[in-house]
Amino acid sequence: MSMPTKKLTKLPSMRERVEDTLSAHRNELVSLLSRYVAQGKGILQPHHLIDELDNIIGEDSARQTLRDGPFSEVLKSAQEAMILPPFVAIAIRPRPGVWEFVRVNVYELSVEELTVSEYLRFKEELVDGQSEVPYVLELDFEPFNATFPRPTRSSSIGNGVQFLNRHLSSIMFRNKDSLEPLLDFLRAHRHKGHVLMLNDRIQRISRLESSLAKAEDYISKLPPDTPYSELEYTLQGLGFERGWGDTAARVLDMMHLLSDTLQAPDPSTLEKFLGRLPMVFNVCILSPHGYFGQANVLGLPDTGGQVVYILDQVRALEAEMIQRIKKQGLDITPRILIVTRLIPDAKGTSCNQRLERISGCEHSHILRVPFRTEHGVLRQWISRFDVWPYLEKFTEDAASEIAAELQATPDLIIGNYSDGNLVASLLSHKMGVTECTIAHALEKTKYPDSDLYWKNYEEKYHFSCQFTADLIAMNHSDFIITSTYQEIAGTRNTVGQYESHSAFTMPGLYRVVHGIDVFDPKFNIVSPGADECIYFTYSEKEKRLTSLHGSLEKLLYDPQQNAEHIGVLEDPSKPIIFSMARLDRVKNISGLVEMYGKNAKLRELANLVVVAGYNDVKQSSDREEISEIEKMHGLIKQYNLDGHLRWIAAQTNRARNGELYRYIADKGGIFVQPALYEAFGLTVVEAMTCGLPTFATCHGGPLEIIEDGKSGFHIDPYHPDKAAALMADFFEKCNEDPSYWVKISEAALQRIQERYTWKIYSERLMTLAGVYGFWKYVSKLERRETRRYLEMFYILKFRDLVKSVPLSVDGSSQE
Ligand code: UDP
Ligand code: LCN
Repeated sequence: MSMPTKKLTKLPSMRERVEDTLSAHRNELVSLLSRYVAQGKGILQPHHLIDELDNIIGEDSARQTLRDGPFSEVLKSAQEAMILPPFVAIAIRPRPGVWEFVRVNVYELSVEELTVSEYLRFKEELVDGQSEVPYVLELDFEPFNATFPRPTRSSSIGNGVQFLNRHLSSIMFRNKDSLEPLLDFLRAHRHKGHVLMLNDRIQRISRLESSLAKAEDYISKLPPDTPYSELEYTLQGLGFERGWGDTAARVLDMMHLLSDTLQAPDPSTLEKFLGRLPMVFNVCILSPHGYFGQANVLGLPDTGGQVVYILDQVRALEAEMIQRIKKQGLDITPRILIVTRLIPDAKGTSCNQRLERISGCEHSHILRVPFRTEHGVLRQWISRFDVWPYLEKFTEDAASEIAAELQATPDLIIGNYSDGNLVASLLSHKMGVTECTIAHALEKTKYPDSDLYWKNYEEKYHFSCQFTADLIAMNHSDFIITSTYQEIAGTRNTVGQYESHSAFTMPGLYRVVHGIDVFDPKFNIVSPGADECIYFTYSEKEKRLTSLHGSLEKLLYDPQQNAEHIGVLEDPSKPIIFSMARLDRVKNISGLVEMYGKNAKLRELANLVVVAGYNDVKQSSDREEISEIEKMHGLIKQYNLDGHLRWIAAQTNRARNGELYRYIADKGGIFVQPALYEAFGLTVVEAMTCGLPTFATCHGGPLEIIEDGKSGFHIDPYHPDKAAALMADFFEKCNEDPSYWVKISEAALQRIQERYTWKIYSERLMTLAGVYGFWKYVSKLERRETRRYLEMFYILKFRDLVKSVPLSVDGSSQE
């Protein structure tokens, strides 16, 4: 039987699809577009676009074909539409990371494709009307990366290191000359003046090959556990120095990896070899803002998951570095410095200490450097949105303090959040050190249209500085770590946090036509975990902190109403719906209280316990927190929640918090993360690590952490009734069949073991540092162009913007 032959045809462009629909469904489309235009000047969100389509199709069967036609496809992948009568301009995203722009003139029924720049210019008219200024600063990073190949499939996004290894090994394979940089790189290895890996005896690749052959021959005859010291003399004579391994077996293995790479490079061998190279001994981690401490800081404004993440990261990283350095046969003590702000008025925290040892580590410290201006040292905490004027001086001071502390230049600089990433970029620019950035949360995505209407946010948030800093850091950085895929490129229907920086405009400031490419191989998904000493499953009876149960019961059930807890739980036998977060608006704890209050069945089935902020406005000085506290009290009254709800103030004792999750699991409870948007969501991982069935927001990281219905549940805070019903169903199901609770709990634990542990994280991070360190070395020249462009952007734009942020005056700052 012969197969029908399929002719290969080019996929129609978006413009062609709209045109096709215009000729096939002229009337329907005109009616639809006219409805959009009738809404007047403004932006329409995807659900508006689809709702109107449904409206005009209605019951009319003749119009049903429109639903399956090409225009409906266009609308389904539209991310926004701009209405400026008679035009409708649509931004279409057929898949993550890929964008197209079309504009329809509804009066003339003509369609045109727009470039990014044209689309953004059109968008600016919404704010400014037609601009008279012919020259607007356009940022375009695309030309700098134009020659560098990148993956094209959306599924490859976030696997940068794999792609890079494929690329590097293929150029090495094609062209023997490209092995030279590898030789130079190995010859350049030093630690505090001591030569590592190769000495002067090896000057060329041919010599390296013959020395490797001789060394492999020599070592293969020795017992595998022969210590390096017994090989040292012979290997030195052949041109090898320390760094290959601590035993004959490891040295041989490492040498095989290099010989294989020289003969026929393949990506996985190259990655293994570069990952094992002893390159990273001193690491600096930047996190300037906030109260950064080890005790009494969690729950304070701006001090949340980032601090937990970094401290856990340092513990895992130090352990991994110690182990790797030892295995490579080196006697070098690694050091990690977390560099943060010193706050003289530290409010009972240790944030006024210059140097603090990190518990659970042997060689790592928090190094604090104050924010300083010509008026002296800033004594008080200030919001992360107000730190911009201090960062340049902070960078200079931090550079001297780091040099004094390490007596060396760091080998890797890791930035955190917008401020830390900017400082990391400035430091790595100055020192020529490999830079890694971690966003934790990019604010632009959290505040709708905060780019277009940036002026409205300026006084409170200074987003002009923050978005500029973000662009500088993400382009300067050698590699970017994200906790999830969605952080880079979103989902089929939602735009990723980084992706939203690929093209945007801030009218009157600048227009970004290529801000970042989410296909860039610098992106890597490396997810954090939860500290295993604190968070472990409720069923590990011998590890449980039962001695804390008395104080936990007091926290939950003590009838006293005070600053630590308010509300009573009349029926303590009911399971608990638990949530814990800072009392920010975006965390939406008040939304959870409201959905609980509204659902009588849920109130009947379970109690609600929230750990969040303060319960008295007098205790808070944070603007968002104060308004949330007021809202919470209003809801408690409105839904008469006393008897069902316990509101506990922020808890800073992590060990006890860990036991609290487990205590709630013992009682058949659940954890809920109801945020309007959550960048990642460490509490979700903590709760799941304790075996607590978790219901978490579908907006942001939790969407990826939890597989809905299997290892937990997704809830949509914008559909609170549905979310409450889902929880009520769960409790009912568990009442009928208690094994259902266990099933979800076990699946949650399995999910964590597979993806969200610090062990997996630190192994990956060290490998990335090796590969990107090498890549930075081989691509030195190409990078210089981007760096120069960024330098200009920093000096001409960022420094000017900073001048508009008022300096805080001690005693007057609003937290
Ligand atoms: N946390 C805490 N006490 C509180 C509130 C939060 O210890 O009162 C901890 C919580 O256990 C988690 C972190 O703070 O480790 C919050 O991280 P997450 O990623 O959930 O949110 P973020 O605050 O970073 O936005
Ligand atoms: C910041 C956030 O907003 C959270 O979603 C993350 O879990 C936290 O940082 C750690 O990365």
